Amino acid sequence: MGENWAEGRIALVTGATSGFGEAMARRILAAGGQVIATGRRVDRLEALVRDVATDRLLARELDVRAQTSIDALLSGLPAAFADIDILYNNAGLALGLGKAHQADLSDWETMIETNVTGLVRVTRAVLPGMVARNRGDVINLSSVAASYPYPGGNVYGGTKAFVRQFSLNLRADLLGTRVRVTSIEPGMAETEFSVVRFKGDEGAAGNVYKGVHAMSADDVALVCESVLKLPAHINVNTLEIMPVQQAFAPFAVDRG
Ligand code: NDP
Ligand code: 8X3
Repeated sequence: MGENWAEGRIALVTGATSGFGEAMARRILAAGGQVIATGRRVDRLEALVRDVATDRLLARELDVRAQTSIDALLSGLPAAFADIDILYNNAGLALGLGKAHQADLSDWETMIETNVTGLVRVTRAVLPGMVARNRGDVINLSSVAASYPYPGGNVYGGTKAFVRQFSLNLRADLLGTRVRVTSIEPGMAETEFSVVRFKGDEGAAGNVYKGVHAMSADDVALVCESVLKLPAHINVNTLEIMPVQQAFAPFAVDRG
């Protein structure tokens, strides 16, 4: 598959206003594909439209937490963008790093509404078309937090474990179709993720990546592109990636 691997393909990218989503949108456009770039920050979408300046990009406001927003997006798509065959299910966030007994309940609810309910709703809306056309790729953004617990990861990790298991269960249901599903599970990647987690505290966010050659948004998009470019009979179920400078902690023991 050559440089124009995405030609003739239509991708819906959630969370395309920054980070992994924006990088993936740019990669798909560079490879000749069409992209429906979505997010809540319309100014960012407008900037992307100005920057790439191609009619293969359609930008639309979307809040994945609201079914009405998803319905309005999909029912309002022009025919040339209607047959979505790549779903980049990426919109998501972590809020806070507090211990479970101290964390803000509304932060927990927002993470569940976005990372779980939002992702499920978008998937449920897009999947029937993929099955009817018997083609499609669903790339779900999970995380290493799905598999490895860490202090303060509580609900965030739980949402990403859901994404991983939901992806595997989609595979089970889609057997007999040519629709592929992959759970992408990155570790440290420097995006706006930590600024969001620490609620705008750039100093705290910067400390997360200090001294580390973290992955970039485009590194993650590169890996996702490699998954999409694989021959159509190969399905990558789960794919975990980390910077070389990240590994695992030993078990914690309370000897008190
Ligand atoms: P960013 O904060 O840079 O991007 C997050 C994107 O999600 C933004 O475009 C944001 O757009 C969008 N988003 C958030 N809430 C909503 C919502 N309610 N409706 C629609 N869009 C929404 O972070 P990343 O690019 O790093 O994160 C992308 C995904 O990857 C997330 O699911 C994250 O959990 C996951 N991930 C990140 C890792 C990292 O280290 N960076 C590692 C592993 C996984 P807007 O605010 O405009 O709506
Ligand atoms: C983002 C990576 O380690 O902050 O999913 O949970 S981590």
